Amino acid sequence: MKLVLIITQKENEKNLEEAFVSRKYSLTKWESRGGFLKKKNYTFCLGVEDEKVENVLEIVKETCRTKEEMVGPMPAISGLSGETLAESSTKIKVGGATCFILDIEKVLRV
Ligand code: 2BA
Repeated sequence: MKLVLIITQKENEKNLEEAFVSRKYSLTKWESRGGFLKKKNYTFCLGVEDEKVENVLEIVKETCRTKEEMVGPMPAISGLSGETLAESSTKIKVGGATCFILDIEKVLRV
């Protein structure tokens, strides 16, 4: 069995949850926050049989959209301001989702 952890942006949360629930996957999710952008995102946790992992990843690919965010240097760190600061902003791609797949040693329901 595997534990699949999926981190995705809040825009994808509802669709991803509905897609999993409608396909009878059990899940736990919690609100989380990315360390770089400091924005709210969601982490989903699913314990699944090994042969279901690919299907879970397919659902993530179908459901989670990539978005673009502008990020600029922080004035206090860069010493830049005004136009110079705006000019040095860059576009980054966020998501669709970051997935981690871990081996599960044992599952207990007590
Ligand atoms: P954040 O940490 O807020 O990162 C948002 C986006 O910023 C990332 O998108 C990436 O494009 C960029 N980014 C992150 N760290 C960076 C850095 N040190 N320098 C330059 N750009 C950076 P994604 O890669 O799609 O990640 C989306 C969210 O997934 C992340 O939000 C974080 O919450 C999580 N995540 C991504 N990789 C992770 C990892 N290796 N371990 C734990 N969480 C991760």
